[in-house]
Amino acid sequence: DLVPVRRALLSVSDKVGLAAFARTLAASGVELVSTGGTSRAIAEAGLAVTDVADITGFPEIMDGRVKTLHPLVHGGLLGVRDDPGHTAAMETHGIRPFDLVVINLYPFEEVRFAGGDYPTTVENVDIGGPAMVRAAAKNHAYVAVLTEPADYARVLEALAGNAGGLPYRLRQELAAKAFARTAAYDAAISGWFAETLALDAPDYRAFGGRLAAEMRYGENPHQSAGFYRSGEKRHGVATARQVQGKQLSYNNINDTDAAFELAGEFDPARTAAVAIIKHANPCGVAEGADLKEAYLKALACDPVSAFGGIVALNRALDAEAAEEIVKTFTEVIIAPGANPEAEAVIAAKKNLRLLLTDGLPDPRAGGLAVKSVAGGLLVQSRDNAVIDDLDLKVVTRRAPDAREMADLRFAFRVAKHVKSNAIVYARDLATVGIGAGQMSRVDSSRIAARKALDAAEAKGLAEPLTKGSVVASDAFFPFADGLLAAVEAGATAVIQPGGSMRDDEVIAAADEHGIAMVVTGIRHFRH
Ligand code: 93A
Repeated sequence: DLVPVRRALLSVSDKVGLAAFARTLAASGVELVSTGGTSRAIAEAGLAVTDVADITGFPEIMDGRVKTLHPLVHGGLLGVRDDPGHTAAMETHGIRPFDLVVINLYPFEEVRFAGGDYPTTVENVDIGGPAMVRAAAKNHAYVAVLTEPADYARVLEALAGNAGGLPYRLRQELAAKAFARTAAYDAAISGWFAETLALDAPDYRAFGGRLAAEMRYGENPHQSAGFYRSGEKRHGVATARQVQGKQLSYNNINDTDAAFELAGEFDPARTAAVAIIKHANPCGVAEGADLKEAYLKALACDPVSAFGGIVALNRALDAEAAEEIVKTFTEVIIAPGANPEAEAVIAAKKNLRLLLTDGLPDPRAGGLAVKSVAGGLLVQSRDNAVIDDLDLKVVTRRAPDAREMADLRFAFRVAKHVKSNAIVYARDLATVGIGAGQMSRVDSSRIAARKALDAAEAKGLAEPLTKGSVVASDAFFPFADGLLAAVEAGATAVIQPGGSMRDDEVIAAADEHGIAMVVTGIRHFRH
């Protein structure tokens, strides 16, 4: 799968590193072909170079707008070398193949950011460059394409290590990068138009993906919104089939995503699990012998908040669970399947949306999480840490017993899906109090305990279920006060990442109250 590099086409706006790179290529006998300015820079470095115009027999015209858009260039980029028809065409028309293409585009983004005027910005929309990048990337079976100087060293190294050839895997990776570059380039151009024309509904296709649904509004009625499918094959809300019910709203989709991602944390072969979500936070999560039991346990945590919630299941919906769920006003149910009896139960509720998938989300899957900030994007890898893979350490004198340990694992699994600061009280594999999204961890702890009190009062219990519970915290306790709030609520064991400057103080407070504490070494902030 090595393609020997004999002929290279270079056309770059950013000439950084060009001379040295071209020199190494030339020294290994690679023939260099180039456009106007690039060609001059290579010649100035004392290297032999052929001008594209000499190959095409056509001069650069229209201020360079048309310089490489020619069959003798694109035929050399796109020709399939073991296709007899293609090689015959190449022979007939005198087209010679390129093995390596080095292109970086007109600096549209730089001109935009520098506030270039309208005609200057438009003139910096590169047409021939992206055409060559895409042609070479499509034909990566034979051609390697470089789109930024940062790749020069890597490619020279590969050439040196492979006797002047480049391996298929590298050509594939460079092609992936090339298409990312042209996609980002076009997104920047589209974004500039939207900004310049003050379009109130910019074309979100530029963010990637295909429009799956126009929404009546966004998070609030005065906001416009669209739902885009990226084509990623993960099991989740974007690829689910809607069996019945009204069209999903922006908030429904956001909440359903949060719900199903949480349900996916529970291996269906081990346990049945249900998560009830409101405003992207769980208000009840539980494991059970079956879905009905799990649902009732989850509902008991905070039945007031569960009204109008989203219910996610980790197993195919059955009629017994469906009968219970329809008793509470619910916006959406999402599950990896449903049996016909369950579907019939849901069908009686015309507006209730039922979403079905072919499987659960994989909590260990990679991928990106994107968040928009003013004038840019924040991109990070998914939080795919799973409690079962972590090295848990007991740091207190008392170790948790088996029941506490099971609840601690459960609570930390849930805490990953609660907005920070997250505090989750759990007992018998069900949440009994959840504190979410507070600016202080103590407040989250107090709110969670307060919710448990309310639930106990509503049920006429003598004491809240936090008595004898365990508690999970998504991040370390900066001070002992958060822990003490949990002790006050009646928790007997704690799970948290650890790593605070005051860990010793927090552990001492735990020991003083006979609390068992486990540290995970992994934090689950979620904002
Ligand atoms: O004006 S273009 O859209 N038309 C073209 O045919 C073309 N061919 C290469 N822009 C074109 N290029 C771009 O010119 C390349 O992408 C590169 O950014 C730049 C290099 O020009 P020079 O070699 O003259 O500095």
